[in-house]
Amino acid sequence: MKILLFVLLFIFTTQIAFSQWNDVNYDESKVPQFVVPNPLKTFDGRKVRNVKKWEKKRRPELLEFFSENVYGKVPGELKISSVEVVEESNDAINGKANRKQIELSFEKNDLNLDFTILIYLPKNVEKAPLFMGYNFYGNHTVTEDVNVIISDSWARNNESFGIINNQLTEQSRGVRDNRWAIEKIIDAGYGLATIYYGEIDPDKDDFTDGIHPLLYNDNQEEPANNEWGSIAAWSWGLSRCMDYFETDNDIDESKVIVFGHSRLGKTSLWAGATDQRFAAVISNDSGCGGAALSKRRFGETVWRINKNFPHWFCANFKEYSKNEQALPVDQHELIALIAPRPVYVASAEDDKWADPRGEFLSAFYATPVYKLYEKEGISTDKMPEVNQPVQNTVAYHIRTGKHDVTDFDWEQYIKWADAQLKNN
Ligand code: GTR
Repeated sequence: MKILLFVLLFIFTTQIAFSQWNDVNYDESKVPQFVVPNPLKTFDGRKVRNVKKWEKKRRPELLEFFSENVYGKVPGELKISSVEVVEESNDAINGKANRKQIELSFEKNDLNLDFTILIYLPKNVEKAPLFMGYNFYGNHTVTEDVNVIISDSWARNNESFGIINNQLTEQSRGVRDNRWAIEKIIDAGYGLATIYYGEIDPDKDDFTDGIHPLLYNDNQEEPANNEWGSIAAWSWGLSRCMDYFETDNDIDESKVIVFGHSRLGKTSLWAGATDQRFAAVISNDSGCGGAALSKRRFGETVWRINKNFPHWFCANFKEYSKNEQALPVDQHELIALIAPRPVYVASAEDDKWADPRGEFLSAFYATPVYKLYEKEGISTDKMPEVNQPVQNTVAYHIRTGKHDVTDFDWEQYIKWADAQLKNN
């Protein structure tokens, strides 16, 4: 009898322990209690009272922590070896825009890699401010424009998009145009630049392809524990585009707004944190490892993301799987690394997996750092109503609908960019 009771008790407690970590929590009352790390207190407990202290001590130590333990360090420098204008036209987007397709090439370790940036620029603007961001299925999916070149890089199979044998095809032209309000962007006087993320690093747990091998040491086969995962590799690619924009007279390189959705929203945040040339950053539904606070363990968790996508973060990040409480930082401090530049965090009501409240709170808890610079952030921890954006230097909205990028989102981003950058 005693043994039976013991066995039952054992099963019961292990079940509880198991479900605490393995069930996906969507219940606000079950969010664990935790202390939000103070962005204005150094790891050795000193208060940061001014911009100087923030920039000299706190910002560098936070950046270092995220580099070493979350996204991974880029292990060396690699410059563009050549730039080629592969195609251009002055008759795009109903005659309103010029189009360029620019190939950037890189060489090292007897290897090479190239990727193609698709750029639309409004005709009536001399040096255009620019939204730039990655796409998931190739440049030709963001528009019906028949002149957009189809990438021959590896792509995840998707039958409804006509992607079989990991090759992109004509069948997927324009299938994602609903996510890219190009004409609205052009009409508002902005350019748009996009790249297929698979050209920089195919999104699979394999470090023999993409950009990583170009920076391996002799005999290295995968990044070291503190070296770049795929998100850091994709961010690196955005910075190389920025290198190119600095040389293109049609682009205002001081007004490049880096945008990304979901895993590519995690990427835009990391790009904004690591490269201060980006004038503003937008994270659309970026969720776990993006804007959402990890310690809330709401929706997707650190353990789950590391298990399902082992290549996204650096190996050191696995230390925090089922162990978020040990993290000396949280994602609001990633947002704070973007200060004082404008940052927009956006959520979708039905995208519980990405933890909208956790995304909102990150914007709120990053605000003290913006305040140091006398910039306005999010002043209350009460979430705004759906479809009621709060647009300060730190901006936030939660819109109705699912995990997606919609015209509503773009309309907000344009309005906010006008106020933050264009009219300044
Ligand atoms: C999901 C992943 C999320 C998010 C999303 C996406 O499967 O769990 O973190 O990044 O993919 O990128 O669409």
